[in-house]
Amino acid sequence: MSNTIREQISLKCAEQDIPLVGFASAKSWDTPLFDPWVPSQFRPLAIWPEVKTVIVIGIPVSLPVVETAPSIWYHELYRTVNTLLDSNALRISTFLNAQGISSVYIPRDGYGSIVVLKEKPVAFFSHRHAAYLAGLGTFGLNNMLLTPQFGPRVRFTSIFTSSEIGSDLVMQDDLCIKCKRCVDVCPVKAIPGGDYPDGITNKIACATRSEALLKRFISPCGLCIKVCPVGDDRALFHRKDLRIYDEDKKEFSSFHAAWKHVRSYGGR
Ligand code: B12
Ligand code: SF4
Ligand code: SF4
Repeated sequence: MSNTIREQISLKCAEQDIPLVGFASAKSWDTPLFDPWVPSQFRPLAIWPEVKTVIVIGIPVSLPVVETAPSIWYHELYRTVNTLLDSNALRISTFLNAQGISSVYIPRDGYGSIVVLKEKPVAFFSHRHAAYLAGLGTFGLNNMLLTPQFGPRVRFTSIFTSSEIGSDLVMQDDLCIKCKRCVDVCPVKAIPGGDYPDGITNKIACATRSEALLKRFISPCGLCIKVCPVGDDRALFHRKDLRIYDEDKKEFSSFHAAWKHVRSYGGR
């Protein structure tokens, strides 16, 4: 029965072109894997006591679009991926409910607005930790969950289900190569670059930048996910050579001109 449900969910995701899906037992939050760990009130069982398994789905943001960030193009992609995440997660929970398996979806962000986030830069549930426990990737110095397929260029959401589906294995090998490109590129020095927890992002600095960009319809910033060398998407888009991001490298001037053009739209 449980295997069948797992297979059916994986098939549903494939049908909806969702490339990443993983499963984590709700109980796995109760075994801290690093310190500080997810505070108890943020754990699935504290949020919905019936939950047995957390299903995590991931949809990528395309690298060539992220390369134009901050831009109206990335702003629109971000909004579209968010809508897809929410609607697909809702569809999966609806599908499970129709089979008599009570399930609920969690919104991909869940904070309301950037103004709210500046005062309280946390949401009631962390999808990064869910994706980590579901074996989809490991944390990088940029505080994002890096995946083998897309590095940090993937967004997540979760579905809580009362079905006992089992857990995928947490990924053991660190994907982050500690190159510190993310640290150096951040325009507001929000990423300390140290080990966890010293390396936790200065959330207010990052959110304040995001708020300024939103006024011009070109949020979020996303530079720290653009430059990360991890992810198979770099091969797909022929972006293994990271010198492309050095504005003084003349051989990449056609890319620089394209990015400049896109960046000149969508705001002042
Ligand atoms: C709030 C938020 C922000 C804030 C704060 C960023 C941050 N580092 O948390 C701002 C606006 C700055 C932001 C920016 C960005 N974000 Co954001 N953000 C979120 C959001 C909505 C909530 C995160 C959260 O609050 N989690 C809950 C708390 C409990 O977990 P936590 O913050 O990780 O807390 C840990 C520690 O800080 C500590 N802790 C926290 N509180 C406490 C309290 C106590 C008592 C203790 C002991 C410990 C402790 O322990 C926790 C566990 O280790 C999530 C979506 C979601 N709901 O998960 C997206 C999310 C994390 N963001 C995402 C992204 C991509 C970004 C950006 C790159 C922007 C962009 N979209 O291009 C930047 C990157 C910033 C960076 N380098 O960190 C993605 C990450 C995808 C990935 N592959 O990992 C997410 C998951 C959105 C999504 N649905 O995919 N974000
Ligand atoms: S999103 Fe931009 S401002 Fe925020 S941490 Fe990353 S590079 Fe810095
Ligand atoms: S840019 Fe380098 S240091 Fe930053 S998360 Fe990616 S691999 Fe790690």
